[in-house]
Amino acid sequence: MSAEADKLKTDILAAIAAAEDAAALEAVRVGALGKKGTVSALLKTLGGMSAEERQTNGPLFNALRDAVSEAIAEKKTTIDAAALNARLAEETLDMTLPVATDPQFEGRIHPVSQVMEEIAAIFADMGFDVAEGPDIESGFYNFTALNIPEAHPARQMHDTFYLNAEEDGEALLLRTHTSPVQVRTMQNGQADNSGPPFRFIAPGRTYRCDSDQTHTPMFHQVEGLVVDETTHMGHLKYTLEAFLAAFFEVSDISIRFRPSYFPFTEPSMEIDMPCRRDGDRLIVGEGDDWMEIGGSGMVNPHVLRHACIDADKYQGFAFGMGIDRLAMLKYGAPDLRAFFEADLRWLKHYGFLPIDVPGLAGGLSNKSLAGKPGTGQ
Ligand code: 2NL
Repeated sequence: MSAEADKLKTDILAAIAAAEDAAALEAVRVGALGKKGTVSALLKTLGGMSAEERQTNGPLFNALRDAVSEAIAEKKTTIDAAALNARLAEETLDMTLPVATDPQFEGRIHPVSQVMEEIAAIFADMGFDVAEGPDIESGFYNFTALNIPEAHPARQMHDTFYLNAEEDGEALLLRTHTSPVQVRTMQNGQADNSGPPFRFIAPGRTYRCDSDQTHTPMFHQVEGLVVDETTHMGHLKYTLEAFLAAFFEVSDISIRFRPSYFPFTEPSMEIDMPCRRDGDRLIVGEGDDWMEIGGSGMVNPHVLRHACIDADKYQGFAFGMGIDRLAMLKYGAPDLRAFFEADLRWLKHYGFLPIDVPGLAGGLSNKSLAGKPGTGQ
């Protein structure tokens, strides 16, 4: 072999051995076998040689080209295998890790939302609609229409959150009860001829400037209203007993009415439900004790007139209950304030799975799921 070809071979093989990655190896290949490469240049010199010289050098140069090609291919295999191994090492999967849970089973429905759905399901079964209205109200709908005139002491008793006064001097407020929804719904019904008669509930957020162990500035209330020509207190008592028995999932409940006062009802009665204590446990629906669960009464005719209803032709009953307290009683959550702390651990414990949709057919609260995580039981 010519000395030149020998030296070229030694240099190129050394460069191949030194190449650390595919790019460096490719550079060596182009430098040797590319169009302007050293080996290609050497092969081109064959053209200018005599036939004899060509006969000895041709096989030598071709052998050099083949040796270089082979060495590059071999090195390429080594580099590719190393690169693959490095990638495999980097992308290892720990097969012992637990499978990620389905997001469907991660989130929880807040007990207040669940109880609102339960209440709506029970009353819907009795033919009640669900009415909604604004959280921000006027003094007229929150107070005046409910027979709480300006300067009435009850207007102060409500611990109202007021917004800054409008230009006309009237300050809007955060509703202190859901009663304004009922006034609005009655007015709308009168306007579009869909009622009276009326039969609906108004669940929702209510606000009072009050905060201690048993009061939060925002809380939830459900009120119910029935207005017809002969609606009477017997209907009220039956409706409340049917609701409470369905809600607490007992066969029947006898409630007790205690005389009370609300400006918007006459007469007005506190609603007491039987209960008993079993050690630390409070059992509702049975027993010799009584516990207050809400207020009620016959709609004051002044309220009907404010809602544009003919109070000589129509009469009605109304009631109100605290949803947060209903939720605490039914699902055993001891601390009201935890309801609004947005603590995910609390929600995991007391919350409900989205698939636990309350319905009367399958047993209201899915008692078959008792003890399963996320059922709040
Ligand atoms: C309670 C007491 C009550 C009402 C709410 C009402 C609404 C209209 C007319 C008459 Cl539009 N009454 N609502 C009546 C009696 C009691 O709530 O203790 N709530 C938590």
